[in-house]
Amino acid sequence: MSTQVCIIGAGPSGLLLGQLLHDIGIETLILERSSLDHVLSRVRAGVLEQGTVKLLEAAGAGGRMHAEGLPHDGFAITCENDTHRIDLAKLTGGKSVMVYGQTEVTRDLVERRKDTGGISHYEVEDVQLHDFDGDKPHVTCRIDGEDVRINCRFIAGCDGFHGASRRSVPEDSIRTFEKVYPFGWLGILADVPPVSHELIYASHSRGFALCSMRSNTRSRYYIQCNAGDSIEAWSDDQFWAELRRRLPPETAETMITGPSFEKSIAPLRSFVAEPMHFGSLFLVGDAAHIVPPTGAKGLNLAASDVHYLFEGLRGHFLERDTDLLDAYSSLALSRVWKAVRFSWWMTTMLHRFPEQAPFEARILETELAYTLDSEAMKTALAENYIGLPY
Ligand code: FAS
Ligand code: PHB
Repeated sequence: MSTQVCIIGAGPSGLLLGQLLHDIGIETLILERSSLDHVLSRVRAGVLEQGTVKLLEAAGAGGRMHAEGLPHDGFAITCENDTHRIDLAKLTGGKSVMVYGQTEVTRDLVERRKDTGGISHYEVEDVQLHDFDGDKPHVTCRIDGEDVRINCRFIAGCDGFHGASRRSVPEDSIRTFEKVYPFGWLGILADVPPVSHELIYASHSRGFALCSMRSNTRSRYYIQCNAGDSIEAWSDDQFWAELRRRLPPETAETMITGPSFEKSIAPLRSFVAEPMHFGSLFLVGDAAHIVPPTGAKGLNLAASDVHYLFEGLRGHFLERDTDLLDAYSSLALSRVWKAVRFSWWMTTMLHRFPEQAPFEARILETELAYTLDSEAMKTALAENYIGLPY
């Protein structure tokens, strides 16, 4: 078997890259470890930057997003009982974000790939990357129980934090940076109307909370929990009661609750691997970096990586120009680190850290108070939240 670009992973980055390349005639093959049902059962992100919206449109997968997605031009930050609106449109000259779940993004990209004849293999076993620093890059794996070798010109490692791609790079060729936060996010999905038409990021002495949504009838809520917590320790009633405690009374008392149909705990970490390019292998999205979800950057960074890699591969295959491909890692990492900084800043400012020294606690309270009082700080927050330019 052979292809021009072998893509490992059928998450948002693999599917988006595969579609953009397929649509300009560059051959791709996607290898996914999990079943399609499992991939589509993941919940994850909820907020799309304009750059991500434009890429989905370019990939022919923006129709349902525009029909069902919710454009948002602001969000609230609550501090104990006070509510402050961050007016994204005013602070960024009219820009906004799109609230549309990653599950739906993935579903739209899967449909688009099927409609355009792109080849994806699911439940692939034992994916291994070979000779990506030599002249015969290839991937071996097992498809439907058969051992397969796929010769290719490039490999796109779109296989997430726990994938095979980053682990295939020799340790002395890669440098990693990591910060693990001493708490997690306990998230639920429930078919109840959102408590507010905009997102609410809540900073409270009991811990952080986030009120988000997937539609006007489906809510997505999170509360900061202990890093070692299990979902069994949290009944729906306990979740709703704790969420309400972390919101201003006038918000909490209007909240409509109901049974959750999804409940999960996500650990929080910041992680970056440098570089993101090794010979014929390119690391994309969560395979190269992880951010705490506070800044809604994870999925959106995967999209900007795809943008840079797509432009590089287009230059290589269609214009015999490798400049952008050679620059992929530096271009992607420049934007990655700015989003890693923003996600760290939002997380540090809005969460409560166990055993935090009193001085640091006061400094973080002051950081939030100053941010909410300063047009300059709110402008900086807004321009990062809607997404820095590619
Ligand atoms: P993904 O992890 O989505 O996809 C990688 C794919 O590769 C998966 O389908 C996996 O099965 C496959 N794979 C792995 N190993 C393989 C192998 N060896 N062979 C073949 N395939 C392999 N981001 C936000 O912006 N907001 C959020 O609220 C948010 N919440 C999150 C909650 C959780 C629990 C997690 C894990 C992430 C969350 N994220 C959030 C980040 C998330 O949205 C990612 O940024 C996004 O999925 C990145 O997309 P990909 O890079 O495609 O990686
Ligand atoms: C979500 O809706 O899942 C969501 C929204 C904003 C975030 C994180 C998660 O910052």
